[in-house]
Amino acid sequence: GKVRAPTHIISTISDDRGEEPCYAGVPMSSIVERGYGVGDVISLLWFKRSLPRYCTHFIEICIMLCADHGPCVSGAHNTIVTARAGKDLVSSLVSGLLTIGPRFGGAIDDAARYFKDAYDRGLTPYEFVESMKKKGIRVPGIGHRIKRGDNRDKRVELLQRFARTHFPSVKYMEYAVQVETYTLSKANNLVLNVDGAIGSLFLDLLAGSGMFSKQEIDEIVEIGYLNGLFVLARSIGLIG
Ligand code: Q5B
Repeated sequence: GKVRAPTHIISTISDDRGEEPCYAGVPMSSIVERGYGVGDVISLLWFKRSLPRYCTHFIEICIMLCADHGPCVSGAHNTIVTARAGKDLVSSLVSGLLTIGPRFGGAIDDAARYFKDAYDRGLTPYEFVESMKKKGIRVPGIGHRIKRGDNRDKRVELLQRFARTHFPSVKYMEYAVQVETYTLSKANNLVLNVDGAIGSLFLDLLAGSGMFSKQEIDEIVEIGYLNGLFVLARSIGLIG
């Protein structure tokens, strides 16, 4: 019982060698005693630090708002078909998760990458959108099958309202809104979608919280794990 085989794998996020497991150095008992929530656990395990409450609250809102979006989207469709074919929970879940990608739910990282690059380079929305068109790339975070300029996505509005109230700066999100204003002038379905809202607002969280160095922000955006927010959230609905 007291002898552990040497490991070839080292985790920098959690540690089970002591009396109780720790997440980024914080013992489980502290997590419970301090009344931490899922947003705090995500900030410890994904970002290896305790983020301010408004950040963890924002993460929790993202999870809640993306938990489900009806039976017609790719992920739910596949999960339902798989479950009705008699498969088990994990098979049904992963068949839905595997549809998450650039056109469905998995555009958060690319939205963050492209909005950051365009904003930091000082491109006007016109220059940004037209340069994407020339490259033949759809603007990630823009466009929706159902939502329109006159029928906005409630989730986007809720995220924007929260951030405008609690974030020290929403410069990336406001840039995304300017991009949306331009794309809407081209077609009524080219709204800022939930992926684009989360991607741009996560840039504001990273840049405005004072908890990340410039190098860390670049690394987070480059590595790309913001799509994990959608994967985690939608798993809730798919399991249901
Ligand atoms: N066009 C989202 O396409 C969708 C354009 C564009 C420039 C764009 C499309 C898209 C970028 C990726 C993105 C996340 C596939 C979406 C989500 C979560 C969800 C899902 C849910 C949930 C919709 C018609 C014409 C074409 C296109 C042009 C379209 N998008 N041009 N930039 N971004 N967006 N994904 O309506 O001249 O006719 O060839 O790829 O952000 O996934 O609720 O469903 O919670 O589950 O099928 O909300 O916008 O339109 O593909 O027929 O295009 O618009 O080039 O022009 P649609 P298409 P043309 S959020």
